[in-house]
Amino acid sequence: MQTEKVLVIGEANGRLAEVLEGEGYRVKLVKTGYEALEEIGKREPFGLLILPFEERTGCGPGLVRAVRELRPYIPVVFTDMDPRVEEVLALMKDGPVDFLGKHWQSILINSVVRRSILAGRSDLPTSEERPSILVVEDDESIRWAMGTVLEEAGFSCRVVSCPSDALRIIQKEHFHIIITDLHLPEMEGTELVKEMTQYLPEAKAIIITGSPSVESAVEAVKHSVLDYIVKPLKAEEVVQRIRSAWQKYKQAALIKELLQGLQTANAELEKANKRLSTLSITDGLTSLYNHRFIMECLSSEYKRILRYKHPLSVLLLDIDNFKRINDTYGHATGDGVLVGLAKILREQTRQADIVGRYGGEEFWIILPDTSLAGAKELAGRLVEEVARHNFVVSSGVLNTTISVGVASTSDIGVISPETMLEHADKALYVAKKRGKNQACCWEELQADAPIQSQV
Ligand code: GH3
Ligand code: MG
Ligand code: MG
Ligand code: MG
Repeated sequence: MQTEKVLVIGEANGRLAEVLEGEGYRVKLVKTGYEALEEIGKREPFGLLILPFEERTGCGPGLVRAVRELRPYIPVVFTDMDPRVEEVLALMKDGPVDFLGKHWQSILINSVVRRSILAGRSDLPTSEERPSILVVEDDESIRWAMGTVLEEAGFSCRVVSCPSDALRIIQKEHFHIIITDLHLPEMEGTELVKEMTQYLPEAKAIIITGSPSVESAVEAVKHSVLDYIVKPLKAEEVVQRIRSAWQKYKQAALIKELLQGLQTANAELEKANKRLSTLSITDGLTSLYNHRFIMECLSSEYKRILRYKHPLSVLLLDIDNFKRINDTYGHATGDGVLVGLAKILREQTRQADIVGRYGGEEFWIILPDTSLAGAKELAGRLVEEVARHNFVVSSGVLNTTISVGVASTSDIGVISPETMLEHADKALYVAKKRGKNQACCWEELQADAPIQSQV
């Protein structure tokens, strides 16, 4: 459950407000910029402001500047894109700015809103947040002075005199900032930083030294040391450098968190896209492939077999007297029979066969690398299997039959996927004419002129 309060401005954003409420945000929807300013002035702070870019409606950058007078750094999300880049950049200097555009899928809304709230929150000064610092210094007087200065400045700090103590302590405690003297008894400070960052990869390191040199500075940079302070140390300077290191630490942590958030959102988006693409190729009732997808498969399979000279066949199936089932038992029972038949078709075919719903109570099966003889055999088997099957429906068990038209690329006159389908359709028609509950091949009809002439 989200607890953030979000202020949404503009009538056109009503639906967005509803989506956010659905996601658990506490949303206040106001119509005008004036109302927004009134809301902002109230006691409980908003974590995010969502508004259109349009100045006309009293919103846009002008309103954001006015709101930020009252609530500095509040993150802002515009619900439309605007090309006025300079203005957007100027707003970004005073706080996070993001855009939703017209992409109002809840997953994107969530990602943008979460990111913005996070960005706003992390930069607000929070008194209880303080860095923990490890100081490594072999000079006792400096050690003592550092400890005192840092404690007084409100940082939490541990002070040790040698690298081995430092390496031992970081196994047990976490530190945000490491301050180490350059010359130490067991190893150089830069070496120590290298060792320590293996355990504390995010920690920011500062080197202090009484004898600065270009070589030692280069060495420090090589070991990802963030800063370099020269002795004699001045209290304000040390505190200032630590503050800036802390700021950098928080920025890096925020970026990491944002990236992780984005990765999660991307993964979810990918999953949603996969679901969508599955939906777009399957039939809702039977979960078989839909007409459009099967047609695409037929075309591409047809192209493939032309190239490789393999056979390709197609079956067109139609439930016999299906209308009667609907009329007798109701539409829901009819649906149950369609689902049951789909299951039989899937079970009786090979992995490579492509089974789809043509529409209504008609189905089709593309049979790659299958000759007419193979297709005929499968058609016969399906007819028998369906006739034998007891379809379990709410009112008990019912039986039905199917008729099947068979066509293949080896048929005379097949010059395209469409002609092959026409052949299957004609053969199906003849199977019906011949009394249903049977299969018929277009090829057979060629030798059977009288029947063909009826078609
Ligand atoms: P024939 O043996 O000649 O094929 O007769 P039939 O009754 O099966 O064929 P007809 O074309 O007369 O009727 C098909 C019926 O299928 C009519 C239509 O309402 C029904 N139908 C189409 N789609 C669905 C569906 O998704 N669910 C259900 N329950 N019925 C459907
Ligand atoms: Mg020293
Ligand atoms: Mg039909
Ligand atoms: Mg039918």
